Amino acid sequence: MTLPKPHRAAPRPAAPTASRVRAMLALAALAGPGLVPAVAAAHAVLVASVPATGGSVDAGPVAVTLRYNSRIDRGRSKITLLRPDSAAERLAVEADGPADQLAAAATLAPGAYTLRWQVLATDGHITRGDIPFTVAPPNAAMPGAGPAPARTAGN
Ligand SMILES: [Cu+2]
Repeated sequence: MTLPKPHRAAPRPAAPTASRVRAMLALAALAGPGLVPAVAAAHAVLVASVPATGGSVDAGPVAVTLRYNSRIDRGRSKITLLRPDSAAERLAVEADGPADQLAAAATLAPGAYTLRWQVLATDGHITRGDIPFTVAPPNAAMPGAGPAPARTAGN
């Protein structure tokens, strides 16, 4: 008569216990939605602007347009203009327009400015950034440049 061999439990891979899973979820909740990488892809990213970053526009009325990669909540987004003397002025964001754009208008004198934007994307996340640009005197002429002299070519 043979005795049955003692049953050996197969080694089980360590699985996260329920309490450990709960702890991880609690940590994620504490970190907040802005810090969870899985949802970061939907943040609004600036894809184009007028004035362009580092660009130059003529003095006078300037139409500001910021375009993003996703729809934004215009009512909870803002554009602040930093003037050459560092004074900050919040620009009125136009109510109408494409859902992925912010638009505003300002009349600007020559100098160095920065547009400081903050937008709320439709996923509930806020992004912000700066766009430095220059306002040049209207019809600014390069030194020595004038109307091109008439030339006779090919003779
Ligand atoms: Cu997001």
